[in-house]
Amino acid sequence: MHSKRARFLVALFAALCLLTFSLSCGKSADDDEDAAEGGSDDSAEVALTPYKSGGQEGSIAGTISFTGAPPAPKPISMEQDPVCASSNPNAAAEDLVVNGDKLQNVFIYIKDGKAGDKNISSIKFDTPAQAIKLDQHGCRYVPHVIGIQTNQPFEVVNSDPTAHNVNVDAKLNDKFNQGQPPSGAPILKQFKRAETVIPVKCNQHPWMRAYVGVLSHPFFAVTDKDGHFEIKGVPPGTYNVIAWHEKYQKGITQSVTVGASESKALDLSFSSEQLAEGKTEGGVLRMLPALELPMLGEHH
Ligand SMILES: [Cu+2]
Repeated sequence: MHSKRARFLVALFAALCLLTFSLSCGKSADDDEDAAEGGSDDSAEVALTPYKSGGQEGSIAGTISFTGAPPAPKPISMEQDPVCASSNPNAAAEDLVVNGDKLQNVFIYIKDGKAGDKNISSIKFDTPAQAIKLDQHGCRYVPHVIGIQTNQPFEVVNSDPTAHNVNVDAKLNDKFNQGQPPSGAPILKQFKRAETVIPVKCNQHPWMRAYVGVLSHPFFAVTDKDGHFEIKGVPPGTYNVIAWHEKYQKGITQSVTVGASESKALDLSFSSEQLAEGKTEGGVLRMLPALELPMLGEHH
């Protein structure tokens, strides 16, 4: 009798231990996760060296062209929302904007490389305090493509007299999906990890698309209506530069060496043939890993 009770107490004690153990296991797993959310390249982040300007930064600038005949702009019907239809009666898709032979909305950025003897990924660059703003105006996103640094404020506003639903479909960052009524408060977010490129959709208006490229450094740009871009303040070094456009499964990768105080010219072109070969469309949003081009020989 006495020993039965003792055995029961031992079993109870063991059960309590097990419970405590599993609770603490659960907790420590959460802690690990929280730690992992602290930023990209977690282990490397500790070792990041703050950038020190040597006063010899250069720039990479040029023009992105479109070769061949561009397809006619696709009209968009916004009739499902009368507010949109009346504000934007002759809307056309923005997935391929060619002016003359120049391609707009190309996101062009330094993927990796070395600034002097340091990997650019090992350097910590200042995070701008100024927010990058994405507006919903005329039932489209303005701008259509934006670049932002990790931890820089990202502000989504609605200037339309209709409701939108901002669906940021991030893979490496926290995704969010949030309604925003007319004159609603701005949505303020940050992206903790570098991620190229995050698609943004509106659940209310299926034609609305934007793309956000997040990088841990400030060396990126988006081509304007003349296909022009400029990446400023680039430390002298040799880099892989990627030009990304939403209609192409693969971006263009180009090795670029920027000398001391050099203004490096970089002109690239996307072709209508690649469009015709069916390398685009459909799952283009899911094809982003293709940005890891084989020629780079590495992954994130
Ligand atoms: Cu919308």
